[in-house]
Amino acid sequence: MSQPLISFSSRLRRTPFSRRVEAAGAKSYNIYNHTILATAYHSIEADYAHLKSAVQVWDVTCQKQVEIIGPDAQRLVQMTTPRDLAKMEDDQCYYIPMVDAQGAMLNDPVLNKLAEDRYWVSLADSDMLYYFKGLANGFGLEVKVFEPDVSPLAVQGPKADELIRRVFGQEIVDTRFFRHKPIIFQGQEMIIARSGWSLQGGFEIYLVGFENGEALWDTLFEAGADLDVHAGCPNLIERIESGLLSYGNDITLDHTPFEVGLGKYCNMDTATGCLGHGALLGKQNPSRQIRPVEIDGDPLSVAPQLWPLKNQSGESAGYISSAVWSPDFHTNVAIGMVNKDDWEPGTRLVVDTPEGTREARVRDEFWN
Ligand code: THG
Repeated sequence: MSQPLISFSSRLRRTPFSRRVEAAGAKSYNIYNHTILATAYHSIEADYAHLKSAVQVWDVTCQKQVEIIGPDAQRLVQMTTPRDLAKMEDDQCYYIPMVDAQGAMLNDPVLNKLAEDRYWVSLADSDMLYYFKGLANGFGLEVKVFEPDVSPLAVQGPKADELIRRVFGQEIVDTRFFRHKPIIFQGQEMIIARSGWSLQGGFEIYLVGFENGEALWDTLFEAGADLDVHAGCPNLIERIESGLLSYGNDITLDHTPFEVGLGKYCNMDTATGCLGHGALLGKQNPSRQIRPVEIDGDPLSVAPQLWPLKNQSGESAGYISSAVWSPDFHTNVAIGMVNKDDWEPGTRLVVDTPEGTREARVRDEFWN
């Protein structure tokens, strides 16, 4: 499908890596947190095969950080999430649902704790900086809330460990999942975490200092030449197979954490101080929930809209929010929001796609 061009302007922010991304031949872009994000280099199918077999470097600067520092930092972050932060350690990353006072999903960031009084919230695509500033002011909290000069660069794929070993050493490779360690690059302290928006394994380097971006990019490409390192980006096929949800696509303000399968990150038995706690207490048994759905037939083209689902009686059963053909699983893999009566694994459904109706089936697990 041919798509219109994006005309860039200063409102759409470039990144420390933009010149390298362009030189590497990015073919398509999206805008995420007001920032340019490549979405394909060769084709999403070719990028996908490479991601699953080698190692890629992703400019994910669009995962914008909000820094919260001060004596009330933990209290402020905790106001926005039902996940209990009391036992979070200074080197941990938590995937957290963020909700408003009604329990509606505002964002699903990765939270990095840097010190007792200091956090980076690594955002999905919504303007949480303003929400935090509003809460801090309204509650008279002793915190500073701002966007630091930090740009995440992800290193993803089965050979990511080897590339990171070469550049930063075995001690960094030994980092556990969702933990971070300090590194020094160009004399600047930064952090590196074992995390990233694929299930192929890897790290995220939180580049500090815009001016250090190209040196970091070049260092990784020089060290990884014989590992077939490529420029890459979050991959639509891999992320659906892996069940990685996308805020704005699969998750919106219309959902609770329980509906989008993030109930496991909600500590409802603790009085955490989350502003949505009371509202969420009554929403723990949702009448619809995210499910992996397999859609039969030929490869469907990607369509940026919700596709209605119906059950065998012809009644509405929910909708599909993301779908794509999977070359590895030889089927259309999809993420559905499915009504309770129809969400048992194995249930047959019918999807209204722009290419006509298709048979579909609810699965018990995502593919990866
Ligand atoms: N990394 C960083 N920031 C981010 C993302 C990221 N911000 C935007 C977006 N991605 C936020 N959304 C997600 C969604 C899923 C995961 C991370 C961020 C994720 N989930 C794993 C899973 O579901 O299997 C692990 C969760 C866990 O066990 O805690 O990784 O990717 N910096």
